[in-house]
Amino acid sequence: MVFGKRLAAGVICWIQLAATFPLSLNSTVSLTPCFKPGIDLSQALSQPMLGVKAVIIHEPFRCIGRVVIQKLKKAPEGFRYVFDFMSPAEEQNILAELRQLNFQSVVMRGRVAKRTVAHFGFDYIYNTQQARPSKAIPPFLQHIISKAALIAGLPDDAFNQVLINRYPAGAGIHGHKDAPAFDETIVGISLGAPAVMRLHHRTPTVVQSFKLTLEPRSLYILSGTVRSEWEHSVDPVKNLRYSITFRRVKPVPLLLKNKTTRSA
Ligand SMILES: O=C(O)CCC(=O)C(=O)O
Repeated sequence: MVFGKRLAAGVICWIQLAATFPLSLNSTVSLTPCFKPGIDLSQALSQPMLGVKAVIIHEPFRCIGRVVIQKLKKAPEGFRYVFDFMSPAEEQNILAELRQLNFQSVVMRGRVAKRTVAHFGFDYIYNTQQARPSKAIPPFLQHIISKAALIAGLPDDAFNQVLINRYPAGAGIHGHKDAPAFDETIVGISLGAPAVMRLHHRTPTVVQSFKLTLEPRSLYILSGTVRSEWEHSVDPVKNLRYSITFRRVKPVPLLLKNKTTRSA
């Protein structure tokens, strides 16, 4: 009975794909129960992923019911990762400063997260998705903030908001996109324990994901499609980890300044 249902789901999935995706003789995909080689997903995928020429037909994928699940081997457009962005000595100095900070709880939809946060430049109000001017960015971050901006190809003063996440063992962060209150480029650096980051993109028929380990002292950049269209998450960590995120709060139009508008 169960086998019959699975077979039916697989056949539906295959028929749906065969009808939706054009065949390409040059493409090769791994054989799975519900796919055959020669299916080119690139055209279908480039529709929801605006501006991306996604040629990902060599990646393995599988079906769950009618949805194609695809684990990418290459990072999606707009994602960059840099090893050893800082030296072990720099990391130790920053960690010593982070231990002195006063971290606040995060409450989202009535639930208190295991991670705690500190904001500088602007506070971020999780419930309303708004940024509000707050404490100045501390001097110990000035050097790495400029270095991060340089790597991202942005001016020295590109970032005006810093978010520090403190993840004790067992804490992670669920899939999300950074709020539209923040500009196009987001830079994150990692200190302490390594962590697994996942990037996800969903349409009604295709779920794509990419996974990597964020090593301590590394930096990642989210911009372009991966910033605007994809979600990112961090799995629960095994040991204490900190991340420092650099962002730019977009200027608020004068008309909206005194209103409590909810971001999209
Ligand atoms: O810990 C990280 O590197 C990710 C942080 C993050 O995505 C966030 O706080 O919005």
